[in-house]
Amino acid sequence: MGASSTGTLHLIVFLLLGLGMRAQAMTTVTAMIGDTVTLPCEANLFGDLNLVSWRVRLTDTSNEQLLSYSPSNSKTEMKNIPEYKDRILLNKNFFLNITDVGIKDERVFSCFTLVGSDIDEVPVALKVYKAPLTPEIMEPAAFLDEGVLQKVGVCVVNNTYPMPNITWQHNDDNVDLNSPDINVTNNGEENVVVTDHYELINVTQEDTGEYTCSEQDNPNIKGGVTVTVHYLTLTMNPNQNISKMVGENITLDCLASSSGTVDVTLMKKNKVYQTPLRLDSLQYMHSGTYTCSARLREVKEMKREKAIMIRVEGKPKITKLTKKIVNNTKVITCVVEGFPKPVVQWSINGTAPREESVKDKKSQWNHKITVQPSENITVTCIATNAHGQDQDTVNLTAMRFKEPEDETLEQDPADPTDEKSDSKTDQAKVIVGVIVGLLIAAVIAGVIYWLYKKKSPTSKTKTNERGTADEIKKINKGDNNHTSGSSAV
Ligand SMILES: *[C@@H]1O[C@H](CO)[C@@H](O)[C@H](O)[C@H]1NC(C)=O
Ligand SMILES: *[C@@H]1O[C@H](CO)[C@@H](O)[C@H](O)[C@H]1NC(C)=O
Ligand SMILES: *[C@@H]1O[C@H](CO)[C@@H](O)[C@H](O)[C@H]1NC(C)=O
Ligand SMILES: *[C@@H]1O[C@H](CO)[C@@H](O)[C@H](O)[C@H]1NC(C)=O
Ligand SMILES: *[C@@H]1O[C@H](CO)[C@@H](O)[C@H](O)[C@H]1NC(C)=O
Ligand SMILES: *[C@@H]1O[C@H](CO)[C@@H](O)[C@H](O)[C@H]1NC(C)=O
Ligand SMILES: *[C@@H]1O[C@H](CO)[C@@H](O)[C@H](O)[C@H]1NC(C)=O
Ligand SMILES: *[C@@H]1O[C@H](CO)[C@@H](O)[C@H](O)[C@H]1NC(C)=O
Ligand SMILES: *[C@@H]1O[C@H](CO)[C@@H](O)[C@H](O)[C@H]1NC(C)=O
Ligand SMILES: *[C@@H]1O[C@H](CO)[C@@H](O)[C@H](O)[C@H]1NC(C)=O
Ligand SMILES: *[C@H]1O[C@H](CO)[C@@H](O)[C@H](O)[C@H]1NC(C)=O
Repeated sequence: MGASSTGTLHLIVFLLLGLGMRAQAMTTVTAMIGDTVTLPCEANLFGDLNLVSWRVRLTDTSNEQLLSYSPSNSKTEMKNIPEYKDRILLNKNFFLNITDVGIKDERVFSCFTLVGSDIDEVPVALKVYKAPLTPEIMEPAAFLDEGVLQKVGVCVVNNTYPMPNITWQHNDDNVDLNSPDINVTNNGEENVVVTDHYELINVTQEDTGEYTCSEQDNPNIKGGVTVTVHYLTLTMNPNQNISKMVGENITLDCLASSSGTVDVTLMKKNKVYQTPLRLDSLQYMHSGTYTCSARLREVKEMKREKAIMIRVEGKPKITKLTKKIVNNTKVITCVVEGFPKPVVQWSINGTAPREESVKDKKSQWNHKITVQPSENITVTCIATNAHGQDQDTVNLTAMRFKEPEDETLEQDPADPTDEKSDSKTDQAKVIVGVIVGLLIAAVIAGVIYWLYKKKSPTSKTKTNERGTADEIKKINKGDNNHTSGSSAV
């Protein structure tokens, strides 16, 4: 205050205050709990001073004298107030010292003087604070996401008295609370925890900076947190589901803008593609969901994802029309490409087709019928969708003729095991046939030999006579005629 620069001016202001607004403009002295405080005596002390005393307002109606001093004999008289026993003393200039200030000392004191025969009494209020008053920002935001409602942090002031008003500053400018939300926890008289949440709505990059919170009365003692507002926007080009015709070209791009360094990936299923992705001459296999994801390197929690679906459409195309002989029937398979899914019809003269359900592959639709033609016939597969039609034919011979080997005749790859086992059983049959044949031949030969021997005993004798080492060998071996016959085969 400029007023304090000269004593005269000070006095004038003091008098003006004293005359006009003494009651309202009571001097307030603040003290931290536990401190020693000095209360000034503002009553008239100039002139023939007879008495100075300090009083305390214990209730609205009762004032109690704490001490009195009489200059005539320089004697200080202490009153017996237990609360202030040994805690008060009269300082120089008749100021009052109170030691070990507590919350109960938050009272109005007054300095009473008697100058000549004039009495004067000026009150002074004591306010106490719990020290230290360092607010803390807890749960601080690591970053703020632009355009989103977020919490900057929670300002906690512990062990404080009285309950403070908390103010928030951003880069030293006061900020208004959008959802002021003060919780107070009172752990006993002198231990108050004040919690204040600060939430920002729709932050922009300009909201980056240091956030501090402090008590209104102690703006220099503050807790702080530095928060950066990050932004990350991702758009995909094209930015919505799209249908394209087979053979057309398309370029897919992921466009990210951010407050930092951003990593962008384009994926379909689990496959990663370069961006931009240029797809020339689209095929059905290019259909599917493509996903762009962007991630901010500085703030790993910050990521964006966009996905679009590409639908490749086209008129039906019959890629395969084949016949196959299975189990004495003819199976005709018609494989169609095209999107939307083509409707397939069969045209046959002769037999009524029996359509079999077949599992479709990715962009290929399979159709199958089974027939047993009694005459040579022509089968037509006709596939139709919104974009057009395709058809193809295959010739079937009557069951009683052999199908000519052509490119439409398929071997049966579906039952390769059957074929194998067939050839195996065939081999087995051959082997069994050979063995049976040999056995039969042996039996016949044996019977003929036996009959021959029975009908011509002479010849046997002759043989014996002819003598011979063969016969002797047989006898030695103990062989009889039958067995010798068999063994001769
Ligand atoms: C009174 O308190 C003040 C601090 O407020 C201190 O400087 C002074 O020494 C004290 N006086 C006495 C007599 O203790
Ligand atoms: C303040 O109080 C909170 C909750 O009671 C506690 O978590 C925190 O540690 C305290 N801070 C200090 C500095 O005492
Ligand atoms: C808190 O702020 C309100 C409104 O500004 C004010 O009336 C009140 O006195 C303040 N309390 C303290 C302890 O400063
Ligand atoms: C958020 O801020 C932007 C830019 O100032 C503004 O265009 C937009 O309307 C705001 N949104 C809300 C919900 O306030
Ligand atoms: C794109 O298609 C997918 C799958 O049909 C669907 O879930 C999604 O909502 C569509 N997106 C838009 C923007 O139409
Ligand atoms: C697709 O790209 C190829 C090669 O760049 C080009 O020759 C062709 O004309 C393009 N087709 C369409 C429909 O634009
Ligand atoms: C052939 O026909 C038999 C009897 O009808 C059946 O059990 C078998 O599964 C059929 N085989 C094939 C490949 O269709
Ligand atoms: C097939 O149709 C043609 C003409 O419609 C007919 O001449 C022929 O006899 C038919 N064949 C059979 C086996 O029905
Ligand atoms: C079917 O037979 C007809 C007449 O025998 C012939 O003209 C046609 O080319 C044959 N079609 C196919 C696909 O073999
Ligand atoms: C049916 O087709 C078979 C084999 O292609 C052929 O040998 C036969 O002559 C044909 N029969 C008729 C009636 O066309
Ligand atoms: C403050 O009050 C809210 C409910 O209003 C409660 O959820 C929160 O736990 C309280 N905080 C403290 C520190 O007591």
